[in-house]
Amino acid sequence: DTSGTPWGHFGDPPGTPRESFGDTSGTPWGRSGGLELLRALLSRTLGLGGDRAEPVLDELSLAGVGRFIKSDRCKNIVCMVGAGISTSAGIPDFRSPGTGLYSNLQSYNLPYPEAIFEIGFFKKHPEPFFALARELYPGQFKPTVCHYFMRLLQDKGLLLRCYTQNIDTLERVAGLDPELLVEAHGTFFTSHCLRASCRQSYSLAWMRERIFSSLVPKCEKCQGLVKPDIVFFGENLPSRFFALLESTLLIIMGTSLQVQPFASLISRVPTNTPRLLINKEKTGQSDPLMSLMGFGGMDFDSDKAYRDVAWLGDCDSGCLALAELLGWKEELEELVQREHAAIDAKGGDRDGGIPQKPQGDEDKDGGSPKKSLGDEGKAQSEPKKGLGSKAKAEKDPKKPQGGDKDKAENDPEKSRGGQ
Ligand code: CNA
Repeated sequence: DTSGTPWGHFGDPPGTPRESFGDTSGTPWGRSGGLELLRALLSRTLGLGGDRAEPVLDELSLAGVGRFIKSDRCKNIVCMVGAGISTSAGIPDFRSPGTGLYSNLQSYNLPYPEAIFEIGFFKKHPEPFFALARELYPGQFKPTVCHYFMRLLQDKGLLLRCYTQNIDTLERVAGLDPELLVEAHGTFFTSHCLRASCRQSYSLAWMRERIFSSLVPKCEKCQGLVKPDIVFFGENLPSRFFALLESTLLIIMGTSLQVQPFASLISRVPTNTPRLLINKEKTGQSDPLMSLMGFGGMDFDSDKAYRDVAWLGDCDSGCLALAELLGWKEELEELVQREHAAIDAKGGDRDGGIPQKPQGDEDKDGGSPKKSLGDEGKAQSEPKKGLGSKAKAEKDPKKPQGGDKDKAENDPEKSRGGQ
């Protein structure tokens, strides 16, 4: 029980919302997690919609996953990633004891660590967030081996989606197609005026200038506070997040799986989809009560384990080990070298070579109002078809990629509250 210890590992001071994004506080599993739970309950008690799980891997090991990827049965892969994939680039995560941000925010005089990412606190005290942003500013870091492993999955037509909790934009720098990317907690890539009546959009370069001149960014039109489009506690997730996942393999990397509803994604893939965790520690295992009720988190070790594999260690080493099993190791190493050299050659480009999105008319609606539960339900059921055809389109190089619909769904401002 760490509640009441503001700087503890889980640091939930009394009265702080649970660690959940997207207006999900109040429900322990978050909104989508709650729906997932209901679905699982119905499937168990009434026998509705429960797929019968057939073990797919010939062995619960990295080698077993490697053989599965090489087989015809692995059609596509979804990656779910967190701050742990960027620590080797020099960006601290939240929870690693000692090095994580939560252990090192004392100098910002916060009432509790999470306050720095809470929208209510930010509106009153934006300075600590921008001081931290200066330290973590995207463009100062190079993507890691792990990022480029996902790029290889993409280049080989295997990546169905990458769900990231990270806000460092390194997936984009590594060349992941924005159409395959769901930046679940938003991005520094664009910024907006917080005033609902204004919602003026600003570019990464504009925000960078303010951050590095230590100015609190103010809107040029209305003098409102401008915030990067990262999702704070108490804000909504992009609607594309809620798409169903018809993937044949889930790879989870560098995340403590503590933040909902992101963590609930692990139970949104079909029940026979193998799930590989590459992380320093085992995460995502459900607590004993939930397990007793038959609700699954990850199950690596029990007698009933049939699809979950934990490879414990550094994400980069895990990706290299998997690449070796797939015969891609050299290709991966060459890709990393080539891309890093290209980034170095760009020298002082602090935007890390990320293509700049043109500033358009994206704010005409003045910021969409907070989505209702119904809206998200809709979002959940809509893109299923699109996902299947995306994987097909990827396999068929002649077929044009993506579409406006996906683009719109990935746009954080489409679902974020107009705060
Ligand atoms: P977290 O809760 O800090 O967990 C990180 C996990 O990764 C832990 O289980 C660590 O043990 C593990 N880990 C750390 N380094 C490595 C490594 N090199 N190899 C393997 N495992 C490693 O972070 P989560 O992403 O789970 O938490 C979600 C928060 C963190 C999101 O809201 C992010 O926005 C937020 N965050 C993002 C960044 C970033 O953009 N890079 C940085 C810090 C925090």
